[in-house]
Amino acid sequence: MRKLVALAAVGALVFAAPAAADRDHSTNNTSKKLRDAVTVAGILEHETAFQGFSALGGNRLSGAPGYDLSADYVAGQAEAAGLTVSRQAFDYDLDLLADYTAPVLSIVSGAPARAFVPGIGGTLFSEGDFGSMYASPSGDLTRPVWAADIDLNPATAASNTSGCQAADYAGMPAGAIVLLQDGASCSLGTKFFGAQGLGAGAIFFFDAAGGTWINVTGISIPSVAGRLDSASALANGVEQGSTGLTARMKVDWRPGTYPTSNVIAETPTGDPDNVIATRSASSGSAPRSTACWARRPTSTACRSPSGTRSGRC
Ligand SMILES: [Ca+2]
Repeated sequence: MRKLVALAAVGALVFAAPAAADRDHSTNNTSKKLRDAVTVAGILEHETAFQGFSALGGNRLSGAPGYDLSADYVAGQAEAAGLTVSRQAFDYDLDLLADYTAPVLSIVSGAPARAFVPGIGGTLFSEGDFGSMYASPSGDLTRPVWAADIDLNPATAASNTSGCQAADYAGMPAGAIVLLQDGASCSLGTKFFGAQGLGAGAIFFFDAAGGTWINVTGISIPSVAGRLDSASALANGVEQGSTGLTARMKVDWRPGTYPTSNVIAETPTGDPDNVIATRSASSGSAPRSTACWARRPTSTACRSPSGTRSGRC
């Protein structure tokens, strides 16, 4: 019975780049051997493939199309390397980071076009310019951008009263995208329900740290959280009133339970009492980790996407 298990839990195995012949049957059973066997070119080759799968929907979240393509890729690579591949189906609860496709925020008129870089969890978990707020309603709209009494001066920003008074929205076009700033002068509920109640179509929320990302329960318009410099770009030099810009905002937040699967690859031979298991995960908007299998006492051969057989992986 095979006991030598290589567990590729959802993701990004590192496979072979073309390698020297003497590595073809190496036994990568130590950390150093494994590190020596992994090449930058090999990593990039597979990361490029995974990035291509991400392009379908902006991410490779479990349950989303980019994930399924990634898992199929991993399975195909493992089979090509001579491993016995099976799939372990299970349901995945997509809740905390439920961007089914990547959020969109872009300036479409009034200033040079700019597409802001989407991040994860507002900007809390990534280097993006903005990201969906947790539990944001979905929506896709292109509207004028309105600054609700924001303060972009770091020296005084903490005492802002953005969204605390109805006057902050006086003259706002119906359905506008509102720039709303975090601050202690009034509650988040006052800010968010105030914006919605006075006709906002969407909210761009920001603070100095750029990490605020939990939506206010009960809000029915889309919201994203972003960095201070993103807010500055959208403000176009205006802290109160019409910014003169039109922007597009899209949030595709779809929490729920989705069918997905692990990829399990086993060597056909090996010592059942001497098992090495490795794993890798695939989620979010970019490859997060890599792993490689190894076995004892004999070698594992891998195959690159181009079909070149190699002991490197
Ligand atoms: Ca105010």
